[in-house]
Amino acid sequence: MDELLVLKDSFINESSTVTSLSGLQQIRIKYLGKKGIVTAKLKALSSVSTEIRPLYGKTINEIKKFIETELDKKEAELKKEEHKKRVLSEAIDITLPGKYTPPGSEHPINKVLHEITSIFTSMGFEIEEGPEVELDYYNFEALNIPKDHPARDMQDTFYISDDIVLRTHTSPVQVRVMEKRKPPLKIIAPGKVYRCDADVSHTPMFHQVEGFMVDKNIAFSDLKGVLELFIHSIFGPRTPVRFRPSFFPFTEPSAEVDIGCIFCSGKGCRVCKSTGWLEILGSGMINPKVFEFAGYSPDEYSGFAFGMGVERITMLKYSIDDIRLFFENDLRFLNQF
Ligand code: 2NM
Repeated sequence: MDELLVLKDSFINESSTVTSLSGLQQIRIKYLGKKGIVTAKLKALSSVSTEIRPLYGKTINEIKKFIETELDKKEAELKKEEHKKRVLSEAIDITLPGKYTPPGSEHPINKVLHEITSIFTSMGFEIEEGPEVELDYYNFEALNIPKDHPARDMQDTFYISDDIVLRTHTSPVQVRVMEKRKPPLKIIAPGKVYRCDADVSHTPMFHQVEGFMVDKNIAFSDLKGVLELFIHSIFGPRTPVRFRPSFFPFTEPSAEVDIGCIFCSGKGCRVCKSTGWLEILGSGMINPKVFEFAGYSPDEYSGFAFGMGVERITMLKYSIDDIRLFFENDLRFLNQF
């Protein structure tokens, strides 16, 4: 009988220190398994003397019941604890603030580029694009730019090979369009262009919008009307406009277009170099030689063309004095637009 009490005590000791379900299973096997301690005692009941057998039997059965109940209780406890641990480790705090992603905004160059193109599309111009890596033929030859012209110099143009360049203007797009289509044409060609140059007002890559209109009987007055309307749309309807004689190989006659200085209202300042005027685009009547390269008869068709730098117009519109700010990706600058 003492043996049975020792057995019960040792079970209580072992089960009180167990911390895992697998450990608990070990104890269950040790006491209640087929070869377990309690099972052995029950099997040996017949060899116990008849006097104490009833009490011995009753006690061992009570101990077995006790062990079973304790093991089940302990198992339920351990399962509950394990579940609690898992829930805690998997928990997410839905009250934490989210990660903030600041909203982006359109780059000032793209903003002004879209403003320019939408003014022209509202006048019925179509948008055409072309390659940035261009044949010397389309970039220079077909535009009547002679072999000894300074623009063709290695110092000004990025050469890929003898006859392939990074386009220095988007005019080659217009030549490609003329080769493919017949007038009437009203086209603008926006895009990136490349020139070997770098200072406060020049970057090796910048953006241009060029445009042209070709049909029978297009006159210089059409050029003036379209460009005046454009300038009044982008700089305001009371902006003074001036056409000043100039020269381009691909136009004849040619004119530079100036606006009254928006900083000093024409009085003369540092920005307009005391002239009261700011140059904003180049233009002219398309040179008959360019029509011949494109396969048009200069006797049948005439047209005007123009070109402008988007960075320059953006700098004037927003009073920015250094072109490099556009390409430094400083959010303090970009967030202002
Ligand atoms: C300018 C100034 C004057 C121009 C000419 C042509 C073409 F292909 F039709 F001949 N496209 N763009 C042109 C004319 C460009 O940029 C300052």
